[in-house]
Formats: sequence, structure tokens, C-alpha cells
Amino acid sequence: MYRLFVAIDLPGSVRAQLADLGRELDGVRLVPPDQLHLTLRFIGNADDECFQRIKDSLATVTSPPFTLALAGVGCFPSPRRPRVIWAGITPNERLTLLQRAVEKAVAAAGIPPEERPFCPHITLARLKEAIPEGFPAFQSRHGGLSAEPFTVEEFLLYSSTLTAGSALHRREASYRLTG
Ligand code: 2AM
Repeated sequence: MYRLFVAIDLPGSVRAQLADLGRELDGVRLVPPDQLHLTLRFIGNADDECFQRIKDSLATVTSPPFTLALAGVGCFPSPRRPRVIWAGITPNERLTLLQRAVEKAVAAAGIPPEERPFCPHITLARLKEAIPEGFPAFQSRHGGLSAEPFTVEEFLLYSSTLTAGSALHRREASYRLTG
């Protein structure tokens, strides 16, 4: 059984910038730098046959490469009961189109549609308890966060294995963006 999600990976320089950012936060569980990613679609559990269907269906997705820029930091699901702290993404039509194409491909593989709207973000940290005291100051410091823009040239199918308190992500397939 696999626990799957589709994501965009980040260049090392962007990971490093986000890791530096995370270090400003106390009392949170930081996402390890090598696991920082932008989720396009969380799929969840899939057996071998379903995994294969998803893997094949994603290969039909087409998109040209495009540039992404990060902007701002925030928390989900609400400032009063936050669970994660994230870095935001500047609105990007190509990203929206890619996410829709991924959604379509996943649906074609027999996965029920995602009901929640797509809110592109990169999770930096998960909260153990309340929001850290320094968060409002952190948020105003990084309201205009602009890690260097980067080109997205592929997206990936990942499996995630839950271990005590963390998750191991494994690249199952990668898909080049061309055109
Ligand atoms: P996140 O980006 O907010 O951390 C792998 O678990 C990825 O899928 C994570 O990046 C996670 O969100 C995202 N995801 C979305 N919905 C999820 C869910 N219901 N359970 C676990 N992960 C989910």
C-alpha cells in the first residue's frame, strides 16, 4: 500500500533560504530542508494497481516549464488555531493550470475529486501547540518574502511513509514539463 502525493520540488538554494527562515521560529517542528515541497495534490492510500494507474495517468499531463516566486508567510487553518506555518506562492496561472491537469489525471485514474480548493503553499513548520509568540513579528518581517524565483521543470509523484513523529518521502516518478 502506498500513501501518495504529487508535488513540485524546490531547488537547493530555495530550500536553504526557507530553512534559514524556519530557524527564526521557536517552539515548532520544522520540516527538514530536504522535505520542503509544494503539494499539487494529496492522494492518500493506493494499492499497487491504483499506484500504477496514477503513475501512468500523470504521464499524460502536459505543461511548459514556468517560473515560480515565493511571497509572504502565514499559517493554516486560522490564526486562532494554527497547525502549520507556510511560505506562500505568488499567484501563477501556469501553476493553476498544472494543478488542474494533475487533478484531471488523478481523477482519470479513479481517485475521487478533491473537494478543497487548491491553496498553493510550502509548509515550513508544524505546530505542536499554540502559535509561537514571535509569529506576528516573523510574519511582518517576511510579508514580502522573496526567495529567488525558480523555474519549475518537472513535477513528482511521491510516496510518504509515516514513522514515529515524521514522514519519509520517496520519489516514485518524475514528469518533465516541456513545450
Ligand atoms: P502540507 O503541504 O500542508 O504539509 C504530504 O503529506 C503532503 O500532502 C504534505 O505537503 C501535506 O500538506 C499534503 N496534504 C494535503 N492534504 C493532506 C492530508 N489530508 N493528509 C496528509 N497530507 C496532506
